Amino acid sequence: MSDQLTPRPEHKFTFGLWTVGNQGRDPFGHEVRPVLDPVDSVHHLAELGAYGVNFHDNDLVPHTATPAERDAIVTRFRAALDATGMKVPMATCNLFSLPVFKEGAFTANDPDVRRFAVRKALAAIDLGAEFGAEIFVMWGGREGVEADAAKDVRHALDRYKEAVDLCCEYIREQGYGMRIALEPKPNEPRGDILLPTVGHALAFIGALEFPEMVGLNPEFAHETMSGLSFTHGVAQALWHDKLFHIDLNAQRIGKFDQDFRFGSEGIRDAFYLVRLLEDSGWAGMRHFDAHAYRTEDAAGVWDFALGCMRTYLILKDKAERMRTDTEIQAALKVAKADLLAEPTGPLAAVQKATLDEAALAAQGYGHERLDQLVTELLLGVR
Ligand code: GLT
Ligand code: MN
Ligand code: MN
Repeated sequence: MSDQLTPRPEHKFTFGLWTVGNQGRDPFGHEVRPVLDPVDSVHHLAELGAYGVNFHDNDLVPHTATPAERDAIVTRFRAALDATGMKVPMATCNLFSLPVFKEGAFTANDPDVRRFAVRKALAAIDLGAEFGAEIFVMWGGREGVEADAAKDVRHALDRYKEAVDLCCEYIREQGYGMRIALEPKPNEPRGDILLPTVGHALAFIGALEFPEMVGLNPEFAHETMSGLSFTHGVAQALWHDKLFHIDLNAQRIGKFDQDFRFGSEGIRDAFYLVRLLEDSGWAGMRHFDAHAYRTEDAAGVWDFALGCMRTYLILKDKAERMRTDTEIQAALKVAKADLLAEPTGPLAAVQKATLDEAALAAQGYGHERLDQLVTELLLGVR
């Protein structure tokens, strides 16, 4: 059992350099932890059993680095990856920290800001490709508005599409074979962010020039901030074959973007998510986009990282137990859960079937018993 809960590379756990490297700054308080060398992060995470790390361009190469400095950083980082066997499955671009993006990046009103943003994204795509990244995440944290008078959202969406199309064109031209994953978020840092939910982003993909190259990177915290079921959003992304990547963390509804350790809040929601990912056989990375509480020192950061992975593995084990628990399986039969896979049609069957409305209305589905059984499984008394 304990071995089953030990993270190993085959579990495909990944962390952003910005997650374990988070220094605990918040809008009201300064950094509480020292800068973490990306090379140290690679070594620590490898020791804990992670599969890889992901980064924004500037998590690895500072924005002000000269070409020679960039090359030196890349060489040193590659050596750490080679020494540990760690991979870089995903890369992304920081289009939110620099003052130049205060009015937007891909959707800024000023075309030169947009050109600057697209050019920065292309360089980040190059950097990711150098490390073999197959997914390029786009989180448009600054693509939004507070003063609605200042932006026509329809034009902003035209420009958003144009920027994603340009990145796709570049990836194809370079022969990188990389795919883009859009990450929805409703607000923070902007008052309202464009593509606020999984549903908005899925619809947007249909309007793109290369829709097959673009999918989603949904985040647990972000759908939860909207009060939506993250698991349902992920299920729909899977249904459309658009789950390209995932950001795992924890969040309470109605709060700021907390990015807590996976499973530290909403353990039941986390369970149904893990069950969905495992049952669907999804082959992607189990990526954590979270950070340690501000109370933590350096040691607490690694407790945080290990905790994310262990909780995932515990919930995966619970999902397996749910499959073999005879009482739960019987309760699922009572709920007719298996019958949902049966088609409603064809039309003739719909028209011919003998339907007893009163009998159908009178039947119970046993959800109270089923839900209690699952609750007891999660609480460890089954
Ligand atoms: C930032 C944001 C995350 C995104 C990262 C990728 S950056 O930390 O809060 O949700 O996934 O750009
Ligand atoms: Mn995220
Ligand atoms: Mn977040």
